[in-house]
Amino acid sequence: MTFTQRVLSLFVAFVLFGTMASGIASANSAADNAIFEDNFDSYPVGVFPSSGGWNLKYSGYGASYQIVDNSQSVSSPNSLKLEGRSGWAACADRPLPETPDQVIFEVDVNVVKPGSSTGWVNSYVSLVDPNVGWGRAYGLVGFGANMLVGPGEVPYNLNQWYHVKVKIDIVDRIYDVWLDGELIGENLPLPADGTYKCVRLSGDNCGHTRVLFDNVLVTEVEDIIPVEAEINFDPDTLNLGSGGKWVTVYIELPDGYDVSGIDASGVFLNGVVPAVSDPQYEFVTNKSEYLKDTDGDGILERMLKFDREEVEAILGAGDEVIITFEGKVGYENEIDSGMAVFEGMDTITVIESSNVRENNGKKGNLWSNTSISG
Ligand SMILES: [Ca+2]
Ligand SMILES: [Ca+2]
Ligand SMILES: [Ca+2]
Ligand SMILES: [Ca+2]
Repeated sequence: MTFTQRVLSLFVAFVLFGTMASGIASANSAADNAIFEDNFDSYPVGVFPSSGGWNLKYSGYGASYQIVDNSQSVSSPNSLKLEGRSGWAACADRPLPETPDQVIFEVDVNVVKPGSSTGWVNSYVSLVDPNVGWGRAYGLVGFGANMLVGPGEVPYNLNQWYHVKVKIDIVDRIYDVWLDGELIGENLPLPADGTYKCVRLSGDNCGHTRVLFDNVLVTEVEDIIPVEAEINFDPDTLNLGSGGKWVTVYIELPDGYDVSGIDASGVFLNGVVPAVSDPQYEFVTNKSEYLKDTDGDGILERMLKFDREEVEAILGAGDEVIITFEGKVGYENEIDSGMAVFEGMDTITVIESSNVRENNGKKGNLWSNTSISG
């Protein structure tokens, strides 16, 4: 592919990605994606948080026990207290305004008083469809009567806060679970059909249980669509073993992104070789060296260099060898700022330069035969 062809073929990608740029930008910040959050701190103590949209689906030990409480909390001053009784759970359901296919559900849980050790669980948290049976669970995490958290069978203590995080994927119908940041269950099966409608917190029914909950957070997981970069790898033909310290790459980004925001240390060739970011080199620190418009289209490119030996070590000979690049670029626009992911590729010819090696060999022999030291 000639240079001009390459530029033309990428022009289409430019137009597409240019119009999407602001959308991509805002998708990179997780905090923007909250569907629902509640820290129970804005309610009066001693009442059920109906005013926040919570529904006392099952009343457990009695409705008057299911209340906002200020005896212990993660975010101060309040948490939600639920008390179950034998055979009858206290379940607080909160319908969600949106139910995307991929969500992360988080909540802090503290089992204060256990029920009978022979029962099922002291507490569970889950996304549920409350209209199927007692509630069909999507991504359930239980604090067992046997004092193990399931999934994973991880021991837990009474009177201790645990941060539960569940990632639910309705498309692949699996979920993953973290307890205090540690992955304790992966690719666990969801029900084969249907989807969740609400968050459920349960002080469960294995006896008289008392459980505190705080900091409920449900966030949408959005696929981060990378920004498409235009890449020019130099040289177009790479002679393996022909020497030289670097290979050079020029990266151009679509409208809305400034290549001077690219962090060199986070750019990788074929996912493994990092760009040179050592500040001892002028081409790393000096803008006039690393910002150029080599194709003369008025858009600056970020020049990066990669260690030639490392690059050659992962490339095989071929006429059309694809080399990929990925990295991150800081951006700032009227709507948002943050880091966007970019990716791009170039195609080069790689030749196994056996001739060069033979010549080197002869050269070596020549030197040793000549024996300079005499
Ligand atoms: Ca709180
Ligand atoms: Ca090239
Ligand atoms: Ca260009
Ligand atoms: Ca340019």
